[in-house]
Amino acid sequence: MLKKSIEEELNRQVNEELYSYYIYLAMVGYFESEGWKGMASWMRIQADEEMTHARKIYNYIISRGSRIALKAIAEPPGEWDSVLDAFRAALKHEEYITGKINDLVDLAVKENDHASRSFLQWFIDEQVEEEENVGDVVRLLERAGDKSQTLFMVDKELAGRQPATSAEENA
Ligand code: OFO
Repeated sequence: MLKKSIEEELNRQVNEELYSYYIYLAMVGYFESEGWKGMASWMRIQADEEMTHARKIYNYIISRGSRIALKAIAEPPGEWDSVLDAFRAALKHEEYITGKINDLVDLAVKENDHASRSFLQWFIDEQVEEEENVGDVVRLLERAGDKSQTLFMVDKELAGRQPATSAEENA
C-alpha cells in the first residue's frame, strides 16, 4: 500500500494528466475551427497520449492497493491568438508537467518508496520526449512566421504524426 502522501500526490497527478488531455482537446477544436487539419490531427494524438498517462497512474494506484480520489478537471482556455501561440502554450504546459513529475520523484525518494520511484522513471523519460516534440513544432512555426505557404507545409507535415503503439505506451 502507498503512503498517504504519495497516494495523494499520484491522485493529483492523475488530475494533471486529465487536464492535459482536456487542454489539448480544446486546442484540437481551435485548430479545426481555423482549418488546420494537420495540426488538429497532431494534437488529437497528443491528447490521447495524455489519457494513457492518466490511466497508467490510475492503474498503478490500484495495483498498490490504494484509493483513487478523482477531482474536478479545470476548464481549459478555448481560444489562442495564433497556432504558434497555442503550441507555445502546449510547450509551457509540458514544462509545468515536467516540474510536477520531478516533485513526485523527490517525494518518492524522501519517503523511501523505491517502487514508486521506479514507476515514475517512465514519466521522466516521457517528459523529455514530450518537450522535444512540442518544442520542434514551436520552432517550425516560428520559422514559418505568417507565410501562409510555409504554414500549409507545416500543417501537412504534422498530419503525418502516428499514434504511439500500445507497446510504447505500456513500456
Ligand atoms: Fe502527460 O505528458 Fe504531457 O502533459
